[in-house]
Amino acid sequence: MYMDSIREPDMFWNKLAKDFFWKKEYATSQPLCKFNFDARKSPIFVEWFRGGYTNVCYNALDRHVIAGRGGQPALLWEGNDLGQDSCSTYQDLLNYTCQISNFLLSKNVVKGDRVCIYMPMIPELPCGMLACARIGAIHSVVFAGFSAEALAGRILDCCPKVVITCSAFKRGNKLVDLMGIVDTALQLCLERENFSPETCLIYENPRVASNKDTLWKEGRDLRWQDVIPCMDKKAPVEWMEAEDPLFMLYTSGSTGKPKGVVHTVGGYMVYSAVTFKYIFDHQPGDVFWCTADCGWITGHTYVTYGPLLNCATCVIYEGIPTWPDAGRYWQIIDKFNVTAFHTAPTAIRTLESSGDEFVKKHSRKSLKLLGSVGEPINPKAWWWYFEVVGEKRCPIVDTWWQTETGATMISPLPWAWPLKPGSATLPFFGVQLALVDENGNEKHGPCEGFLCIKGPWPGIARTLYQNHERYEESYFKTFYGYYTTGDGCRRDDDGYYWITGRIDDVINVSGHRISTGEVESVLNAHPACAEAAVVGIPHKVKGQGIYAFVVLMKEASASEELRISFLQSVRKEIGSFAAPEIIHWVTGLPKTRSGKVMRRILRKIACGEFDNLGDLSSLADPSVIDDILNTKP
Ligand code: 6R9
Repeated sequence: MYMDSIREPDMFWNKLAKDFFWKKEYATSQPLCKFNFDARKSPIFVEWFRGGYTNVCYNALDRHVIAGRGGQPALLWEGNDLGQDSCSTYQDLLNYTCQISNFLLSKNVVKGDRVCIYMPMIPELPCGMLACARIGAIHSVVFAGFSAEALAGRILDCCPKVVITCSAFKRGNKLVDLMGIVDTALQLCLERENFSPETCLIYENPRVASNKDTLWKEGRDLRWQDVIPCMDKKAPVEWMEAEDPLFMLYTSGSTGKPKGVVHTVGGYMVYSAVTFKYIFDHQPGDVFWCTADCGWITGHTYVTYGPLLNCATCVIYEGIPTWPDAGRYWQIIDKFNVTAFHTAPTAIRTLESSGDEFVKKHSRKSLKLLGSVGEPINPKAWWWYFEVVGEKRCPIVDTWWQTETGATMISPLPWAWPLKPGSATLPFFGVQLALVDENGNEKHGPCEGFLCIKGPWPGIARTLYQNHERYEESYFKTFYGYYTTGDGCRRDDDGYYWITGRIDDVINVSGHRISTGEVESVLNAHPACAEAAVVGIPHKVKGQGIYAFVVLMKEASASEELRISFLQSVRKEIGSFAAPEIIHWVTGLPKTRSGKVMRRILRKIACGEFDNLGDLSSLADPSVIDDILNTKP
């Protein structure tokens, strides 16, 4: 299939796209894809399935109900606290989504208008997304862990007509007063640019007492429970041209303000669904659970669109992996008989450091497959996931991709070829990878280079919201003719790909180029290590030296012997030049809410620039910083 996808892309994608309902067929008399990746011949553009009209919500819901599968469970929801759950069938989802669509229509939301969704992981969140897709509104989901400041910035960038939110919710033992944050954000929007959405729709969370101090703005604020149940359960479908926008999602660039990545209807629909089907080997009766939040691209593609387009049954969970204890994920897997479980290395390492007894308490016998996404998975965590969680019977699909790629680009196809712990293995159908050198020349055979993509695939982001120039600049001007991912990558003798981390994380020690990921992988493999992050620091002789932040396993305690043993493992695995100058024992690492280590902050701390740590608003837990500053390396 991969060879077909490269040799005959039109035939290949046409066959897969035919599984969907198209109100009007796309033109097959011309190439299915037109594009320009060469910034010397601007503009950059990509188009798929031109002339075709379809609707993603219709394909994710109506199509299955019409086929007689309306009674099949679609979403199995598990609340933060034990004993809170619900099940919605495809028919339930369709009815509910139509009611939300009708509400939006009643507020004059029309095709092309933006709707901002700022909600916890409750069924109303994916339904809100689908309701937008149904009427052609562009949703911009903002992760419900972002601050008022961050939310305001995103609202001011896309000027939504409606904001959909929730009164409050619990994450672990923490209460989040979501409406209070929205109120502050909307106040900031008014003060800064005199902007206000016309409507703010607030789902009143029946499980959490709402904050009575939040001011209700007459005329702007409406209570979900007062308006949505009154709406008709049938709603019209807006037939969308394949290249009409479906949604936008903000992601951080290496500099400046967040980028509003825009995905379009036809290509994203086909690519998200096809990757889901093949990478998770989805079969009827399977229960899929991806732990990502809908506020991130993984939650768009593998919680909402990919599974529902495949008529899958999926679990969504409101809480965190360690609430009420570190066995929660495994307990949920048993409760719903989850067959495929997809999570992030950071969660795997956290659970690994909590001890195997939490895993072994639960049977996990329903599991057939495990997934990993978001960052390189170090071999030690891979083996733990494989041996302890999956009991050596579940393949691990380590999926590499980005917000901008729409769906997975490099991943094993389970059972199809051998796995290598730490490698995302080989490209998905239609994906042509290239490793290029600093002059933009493609390298061949086993080598290391900048990971680029040669040709267009259906899921690629088409632009950055109202900033096509920045889109061209960010992805197409580093190396002409290629989409540049910003990641470094190695190809081994078997042609397998190993992501070495972001290019901006490369450290140069005495002329030896070394990526933070490589050193971290060795530190992480140390039996006493729970988690590690390294950054480069200026070094008089070597140019750069390596500064390592290490979180120890519960049972380990810091000592000079332990420091030496960590250094020795790096010397042994990579070479003496890669041994950290400094090992700083810390209790936790600063992470974004999606679990990515914020090296930018660690770099500042390592360089002693304590009062210039920059923007900390996207940190999941700011107290980590104080803990680090209060300890000495
Ligand atoms: C899906 C998602 C994208 C960046 C990407 C890379 C890192 C994601 C990875 C991985 C190694 C994997 N990344 N998956 N690195 N192996 N399996 O995470 O999107 O939030 O946009 O992040 O994440 O560095 O460039 P996004």
